[in-house]
Amino acid sequence: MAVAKKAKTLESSSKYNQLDADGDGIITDDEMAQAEAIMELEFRKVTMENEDKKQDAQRNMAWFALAGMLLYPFAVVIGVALNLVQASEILGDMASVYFVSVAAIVAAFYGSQAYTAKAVSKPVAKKAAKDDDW
Ligand SMILES: [Ca+2]
Repeated sequence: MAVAKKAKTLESSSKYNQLDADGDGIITDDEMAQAEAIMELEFRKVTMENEDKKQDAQRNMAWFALAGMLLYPFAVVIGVALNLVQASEILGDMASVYFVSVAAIVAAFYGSQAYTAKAVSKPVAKKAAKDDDW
């Protein structure tokens, strides 16, 4: 017994009703593709914004670390000027560990920048060539 092919309908409260862009009651494959493309675009936008925020945060962290490194000697000078002998001594003892740690943070930042720049540039070049096809 052959089952007759019946057009599919959505329940009236379906969240997919909004996909019917021209309101004719039929969700065409084109309308589906269009909705998919819009979602893809929004996803890409959000991803880019998140990436942007992440890069800003990392950049600020690197600047903060660098500023701390540059101001560290002044902290020692201020300690001496204020007669805080013990504070100056402690700062001096900490210096070797501190400078190596901060240098590691800054180096990691620039290293990751260089690495991602290299990793990103290749797929973009490929994608640009692909986009030219149509
Ligand atoms: Ca339609």
